[in-house]
Amino acid sequence: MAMKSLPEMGGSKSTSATSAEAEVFSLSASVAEMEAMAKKLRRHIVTMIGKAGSGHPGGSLSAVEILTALYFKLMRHKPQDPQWPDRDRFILSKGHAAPLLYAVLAECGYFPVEELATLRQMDSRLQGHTDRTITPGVEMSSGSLGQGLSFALGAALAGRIDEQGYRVYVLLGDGECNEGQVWEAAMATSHYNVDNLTAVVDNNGQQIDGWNCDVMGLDPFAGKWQAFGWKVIEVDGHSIPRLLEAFKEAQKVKGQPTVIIAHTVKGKGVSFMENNPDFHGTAPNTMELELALKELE
Ligand SMILES: Cc1ncc(C[n+]2csc(CCOP(=O)(O)OP(=O)(O)O)c2C)c(N)n1
Repeated sequence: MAMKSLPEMGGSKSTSATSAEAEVFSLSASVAEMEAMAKKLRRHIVTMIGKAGSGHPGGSLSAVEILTALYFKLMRHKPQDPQWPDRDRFILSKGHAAPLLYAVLAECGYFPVEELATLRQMDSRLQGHTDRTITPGVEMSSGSLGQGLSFALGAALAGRIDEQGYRVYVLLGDGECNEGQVWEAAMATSHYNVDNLTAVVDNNGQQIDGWNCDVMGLDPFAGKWQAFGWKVIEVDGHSIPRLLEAFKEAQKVKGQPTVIIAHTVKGKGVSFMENNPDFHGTAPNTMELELALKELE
């Protein structure tokens, strides 16, 4: 299905505006249109990583629907005013999935889509891992795993203290949950009864060296979060309707944080990348890119 341009989808996209003038990004997009956007984002991901000759396709492709639901439906944000104080915050803790975040930000209008072709080049604003000091819309510099939930907790507590109504979303990898800092932050988040924060785990079952169960098993994963005082919602992480329901359910939970365990497939959408640890951090070559784009038509 051909994707409509953002204005056709009902999205706000102005060229330049002051903080007060900039519009809140909103889309009256249907699920079908968001699914088409997800496919477009996958094309961006493989294309930019292929052009750069390095990067992380697997864990970018697995989280596409999660970010599509957030940025194109749920979050309140202003692409023309990335620092808008009332914006909902999205923290990419698994910073190696930067190509996915860049594709989403570009499609929302934070910077031109053409800039995606500069991924990982010298002086580009789009480096291999996120840098909040150079890329519009990036909230946290990440890449060193394990830190995003702590950062998100700080942002959520600040919002509560300042009586601002924004929500904080943070995306973690399941392999990343081998990091002790994740569980320190999990403990603190429930200790402070933080309910304006939703964590999402991209539960694709793999990490850099293969399957989590072979490297450092996480089971019982839901039980661990529950034991740390979290409300747990498990969902098919490639179903936009199920993700939207889960995020809305999380918004209603009071007095405790919520984690959405999103069951996903690493490399989703490209057959030879799916569940293939070789494509954790390897770019497709010219022939593989051609094949991938054919599958994503
Ligand atoms: C602190 C730290 N240790 C090790 C790495 C190297 N590393 C990069 S990605 C990765 C695997 C992450 O697995 P997961 O969080 O499941 O990501 P996904 O499979 O979704 O890509 C590792 C170990 C890192 N970036 N940071």
